[in-house]
Amino acid sequence: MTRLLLLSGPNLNLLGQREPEIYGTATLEDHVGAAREAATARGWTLDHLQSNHEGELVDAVHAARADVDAIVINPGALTHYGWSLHDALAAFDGVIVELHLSNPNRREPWRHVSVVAPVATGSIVGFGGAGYPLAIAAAIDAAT
Ligand code: CA2
Repeated sequence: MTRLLLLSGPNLNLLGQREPEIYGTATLEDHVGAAREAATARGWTLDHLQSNHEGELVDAVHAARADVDAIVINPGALTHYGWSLHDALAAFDGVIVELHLSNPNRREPWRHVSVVAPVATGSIVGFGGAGYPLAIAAAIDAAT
């Protein structure tokens, strides 16, 4: 069976509790549910990990090298400075989709840099929660 890993970076566990004007009112659990539905409809399995610690995300990417076909990752603020995450993703041979709820390019200048984008197959940004199923579909399309 084809496997997809969904990774969520720092603070995304707080979704739905603050800044709804930027991130919406849905929780991370809601987004993971929509992503899992999109993956299973295509016959894929989806595992999810949220972590506030870069090293834990790096470990998950390393483990994914064994048997995961595609990674969808919302790296949170690590997007902008997480070089060890960048290096781990660069060593992953499958498809990588970078995902953001907001469009970081429309926000503060420090959010305009992504260290993940150069190692991603592609990025989906700015579509809120709708981006989760879009990212899953894009990852599966690119991997098959
Ligand atoms: O738009 C996105 O998905 C981001 O990855 C979200 C990150 C931000 O640092 C990136 O620039 C763009 C932040 C996620 C923090 O989410 C919170 C949600 C509720 C309360 C506090 C933080």
